Amino acid sequence: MLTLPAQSYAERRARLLKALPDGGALLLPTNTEHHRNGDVEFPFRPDSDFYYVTGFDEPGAWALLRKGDDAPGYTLFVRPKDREREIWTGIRSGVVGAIERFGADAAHPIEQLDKELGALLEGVHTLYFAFGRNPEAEARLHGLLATLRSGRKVKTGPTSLVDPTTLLADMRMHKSPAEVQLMRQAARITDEAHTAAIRDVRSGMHEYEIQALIEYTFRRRGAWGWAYPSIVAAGANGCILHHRAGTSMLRDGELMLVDAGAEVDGYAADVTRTCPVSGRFSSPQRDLYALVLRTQERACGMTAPGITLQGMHDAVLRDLTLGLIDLGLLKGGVDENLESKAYNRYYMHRTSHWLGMDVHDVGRYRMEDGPADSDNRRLAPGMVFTIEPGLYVAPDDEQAPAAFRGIGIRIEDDVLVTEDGYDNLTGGIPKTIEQIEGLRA
Ligand SMILES: [Mn+2]
Repeated sequence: MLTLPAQSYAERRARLLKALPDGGALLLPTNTEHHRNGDVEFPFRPDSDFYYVTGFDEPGAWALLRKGDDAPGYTLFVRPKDREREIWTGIRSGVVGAIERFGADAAHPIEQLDKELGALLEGVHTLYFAFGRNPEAEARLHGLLATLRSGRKVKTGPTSLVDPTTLLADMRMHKSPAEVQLMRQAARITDEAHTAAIRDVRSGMHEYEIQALIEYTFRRRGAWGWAYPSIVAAGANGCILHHRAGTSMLRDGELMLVDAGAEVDGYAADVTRTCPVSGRFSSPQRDLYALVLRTQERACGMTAPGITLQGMHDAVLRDLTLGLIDLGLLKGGVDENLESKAYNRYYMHRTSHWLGMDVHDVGRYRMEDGPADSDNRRLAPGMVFTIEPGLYVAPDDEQAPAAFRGIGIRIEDDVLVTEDGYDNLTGGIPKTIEQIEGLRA
């Protein structure tokens, strides 16, 4: 079933075809199934570009968009109907479904890819195909191109290969209203999961119990599941940026850092909240938390068309550095600390990344017309990105006052750029000290 109205995908294909030169074609493979162990496969998830263009969610398919008058514009190669296989692994759309339900002009069984694609590519001079992303598909295409050139045909097939990544990324970066609706739904489900975690955590529980609560909420509310493996970090585990939820015990007096987001119809949420296991922040936890929070809220407030992620990151570095000096974690003046990047000891990642079908979504950060080493792309309405400052004081950091050691805090929201500012899609998830403590009061 298509997630969005068929017209949405048709419009995307029309825009892509318009961007191709005459005699050009765009070829997109989706993912295949991957063996896990025994007779078990990893859960299948379609390739984001392929899914964006086709809405087709079965493994192993290929799509061809071809610009020219002499051939079908949109061809799908799919697993054919197979009663025996379908009893075991589920109903397939087949070539008829590919045309009737997914809007292809033509469709072929995937087994005929080499033969049919070869014929379709004969008159194509420029082929758009992503390099270095899907080695299996790339090897198959290279074999096919070699066969085309070795034949005694008048037409030799494509002579230029062009990477379509930027073309597709520039489309995917600017979310349509229908896409924003899906991202809002992912945000709502993620809100429910984080709120439940903050409310229900108790001393003596394990990280995996909170993980289960979060992922249960994602699925119960109809998400595909998580958009990325859930991070649930007890105490000092919060200082490990990508700590996977494990077997550590959550204890009174420590914080719990949860970085988890739902995936709804291929669109991700990406949210971090940090809360005290006991329901009450200790004094040093409160000091660091308040610093991260006011930094994060100020960064959110900067969001508007025309600003850059570099500008926002620089403001975050300044705010955090000032606060770290105040709290005695850094010595000296703000400018010298910024110059020496002393903040790196406690804040070692970027503030933002694009968000969409991929949790670290496609789209360039640096454009030619700006400083060489900065994320100088100007924000525009429809872009979605994260704002996620944090502070992490390693448990063995002997430079830091003892009271702060082992505290890891991150606060992350998903922000949509609008015509006149921004909409914080996840801003309703409890994050002020009053809201978090209030959930337990
Ligand atoms: Mn993130």
